[in-house]
Amino acid sequence: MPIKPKPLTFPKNFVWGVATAAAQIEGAAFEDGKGESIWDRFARIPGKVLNGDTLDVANDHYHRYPQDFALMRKLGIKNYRLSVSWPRIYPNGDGEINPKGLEFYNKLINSCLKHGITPWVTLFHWDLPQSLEDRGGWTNRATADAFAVYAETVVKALSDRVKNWITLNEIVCFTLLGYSKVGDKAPGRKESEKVVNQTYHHALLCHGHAVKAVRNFGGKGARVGITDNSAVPIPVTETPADIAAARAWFIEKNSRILEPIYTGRYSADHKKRMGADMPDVQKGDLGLISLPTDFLGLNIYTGAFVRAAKGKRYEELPLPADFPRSSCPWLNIMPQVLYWGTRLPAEIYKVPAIYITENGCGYDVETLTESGEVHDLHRRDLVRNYLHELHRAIADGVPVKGYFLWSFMDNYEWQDGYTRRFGIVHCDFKTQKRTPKTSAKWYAKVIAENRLV
Ligand code: GBH
Repeated sequence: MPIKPKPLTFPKNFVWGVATAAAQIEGAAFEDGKGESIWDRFARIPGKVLNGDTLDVANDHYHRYPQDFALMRKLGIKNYRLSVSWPRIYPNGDGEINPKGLEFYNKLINSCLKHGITPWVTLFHWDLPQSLEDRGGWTNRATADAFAVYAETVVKALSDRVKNWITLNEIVCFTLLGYSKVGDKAPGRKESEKVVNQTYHHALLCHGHAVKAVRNFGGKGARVGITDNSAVPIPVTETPADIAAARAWFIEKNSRILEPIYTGRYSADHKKRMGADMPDVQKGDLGLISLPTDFLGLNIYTGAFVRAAKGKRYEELPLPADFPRSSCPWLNIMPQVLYWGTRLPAEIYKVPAIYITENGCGYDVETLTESGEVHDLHRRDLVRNYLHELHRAIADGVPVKGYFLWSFMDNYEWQDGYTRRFGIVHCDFKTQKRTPKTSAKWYAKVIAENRLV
């Protein structure tokens, strides 16, 4: 009897897209009045970034965006998550505005729309103006006040054409990983736990300010949410006990960000864990932070295996040394994170809509064949397996509305420089030639047919 497989179709109107970030692709780091960012500075400190790679040129997207949008259109990509560079708009973070910065994003958004692509704009993806860092950066509450002005400026300028807004990208990466000894990101400070908690709190204030800016100036149909890289547990077995353990783990590991946003308070458990290291909170802060949003954006790549244990809320299992991973030591290949990473926040915080704002993988060696192809079958398969789990989440009723693959093209992978490639489009950084990889051609088909092929 011939077997008739069920097509793995996604819901009607499912949002398929690709993602990038300004600092990682634009280049033109000192052009047209752009101010220095903390990454421009950090990349010049010997030993901080692999090969001393800078963001100065990157993919030269600043000059090549029309061609890049033409390529997206050719691949059938209809949604594009990009970020705006704060130091391009306010070179010093606050004070004088740079009209050429706004002009650039006006032209970029027009070109994007002209190519039939819907923009999803992230207001902050790590490129803090160095001038603000010189005044304390995220440890200084004034940074949140400056951000409020910046966010309002961008929303006012683009809201006639941009309807989807993301406030911040991955708070933990520019607070904890930039300001504590566990991190290796800009600005590379080593502060106490108490100070780090204060940086989180200031970032949360920025989120609130941005939500307010979209509500006040976003116009009709504007929607806003944050992008978080919540830590994701996978229950070792799908039994009630292990699932309960995973749920407890999820709540605890993400309590710094999701609890204040969704419940309007830092929980008693969180306060107990932080003790004297709790941040200073002013009257009105938590109301601002917990303003209602329209969706939760999640960047999900990897996770941890968790199970129930006697006398404890959970037990996290150590990963075997040769567990499969991409070239990134942190990116262990666990497709199930797209299932549990969406289901748990939907259940716990009753999130109305979830978008995967990033998912993908990075490899150090990817070779162009003589015929000029890049057979990244490992990436193709990884994405397919992850999407299978996302499909399962949707089938179970998790309100997942879209998926953005990271990344459209190989780009500046922060402290790993240009070595680590996350793109579905190959970029030759000497010639700036773009070549769609096997994964891009496959993804184009997925988008066109709205199902896993
Ligand atoms: C995202 O971060 C970023 O948003 C994006 O800009 C980036 O290019 C992309 O992913 C690929 O990296 O110090 O060993 O504990 C991904 C989440 C969280 C991954 C921090 C690396 C630090 C690993 N990142 N994590 S480690």
